Amino acid sequence: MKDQNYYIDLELKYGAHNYHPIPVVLSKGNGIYVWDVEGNRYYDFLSAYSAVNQGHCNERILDSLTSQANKLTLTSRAFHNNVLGEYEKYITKLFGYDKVLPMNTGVEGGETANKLARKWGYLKKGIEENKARIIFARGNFWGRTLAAISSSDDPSSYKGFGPYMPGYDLIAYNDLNALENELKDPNVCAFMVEPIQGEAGVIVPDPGYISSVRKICDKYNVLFIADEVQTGIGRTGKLLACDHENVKPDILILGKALSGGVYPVSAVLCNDDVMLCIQPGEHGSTFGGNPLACAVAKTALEVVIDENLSDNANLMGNIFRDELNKLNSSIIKEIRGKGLLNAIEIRKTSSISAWEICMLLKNKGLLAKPTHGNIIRFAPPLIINKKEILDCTSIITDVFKSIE
Ligand code: IF1
Repeated sequence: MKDQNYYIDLELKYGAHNYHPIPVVLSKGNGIYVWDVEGNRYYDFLSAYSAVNQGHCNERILDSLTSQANKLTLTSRAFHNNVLGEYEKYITKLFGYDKVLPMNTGVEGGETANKLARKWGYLKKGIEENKARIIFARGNFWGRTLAAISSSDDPSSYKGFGPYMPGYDLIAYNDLNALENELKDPNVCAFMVEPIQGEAGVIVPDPGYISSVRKICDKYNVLFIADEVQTGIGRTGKLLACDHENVKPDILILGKALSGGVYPVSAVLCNDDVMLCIQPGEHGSTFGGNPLACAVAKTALEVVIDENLSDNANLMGNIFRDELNKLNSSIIKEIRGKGLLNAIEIRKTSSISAWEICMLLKNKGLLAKPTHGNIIRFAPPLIINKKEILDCTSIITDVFKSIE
């Protein structure tokens, strides 16, 4: 049996150095657990950045994957297939939109949403060609393409990759005055925002922010694009984070857990007045809407619905935060989140780093990873039960007690 350094060294020698992973080599996953090559079991509190909400290697999703894989995997959209239409009907009815444009990764979903918004701006809002503007919130993260990093205010995302996409501007997150000031410009076609900012460190806006975004976008005839790639599919305790305020975005972007982590699947949903601004030949992708992706995604959604994973995320998330709020650790600045998307912010003055805390958690059988240096995100699969979540909060409590 090869030890973990064998695998780490291979990645170091033959792979790009675009990540700095926690030093653990995983070889197996099931439900809320992952195992490393030495047989150690861990609670997975990252869930592949919220892509395995249904749990690792979910049986129903894998059955759909293998069953479809043995029939037809990819036709390209040059031809029809017998899976796409039924998936499109299912997902559009589930989320309440006229149509879906199927893509593969979350960032492709964002790019698609931006193209739809610009096209709508020119065809329906009457914006002068090449003058359309899209507004984003500082702290946003929607991927690594040149367009996505052009809207970023995080130097580690954009520095050294210029020149940048024109027509993108930033305002403060959770700031309605700033939003209204920008949307007064008739050249603005859309405001794209995460209902809770994931990468920024689980930044939860004030209650009512999203419903006010909806009102202001309506007032100025601007499309509200909700990036629910990370917050969607039950993660925050509702099927969509926008559902907490009963708000319906004009364009909804889904990804990650849309496939339960077994295949790259993303989707952009909107109504005909926006979606039909793109005509045949104006957008697409080789794998977008392939039969395998559609079969997997339909089952991944059915699992979330059938197993009431959104409600479970709400209940388990409340227990998680209640237990952690009993911690009176001097190094904790804030504990925040919604449903099972939570984070602990460590004081920057702390003598111990978030990374070191994650290493201590790893040694006690819980995997988590810091973001932005001093914030530890906790996002287990939504299938976690009360006994398991309490076991995890006691692991976290023990670690913080050990470093006091
Ligand atoms: C990495 C972060 C999380 C996303 C939201 C779109 C996308 C993402 C809200 C793009 C992707 C991933 C990307 C991955 C790590 C992870 C991440 F730390 F990078 F920011 F989750 F917070 N919208 N997030 O969070 O989806 O194209 O990746 O499928 O790049 O390291 P993608």
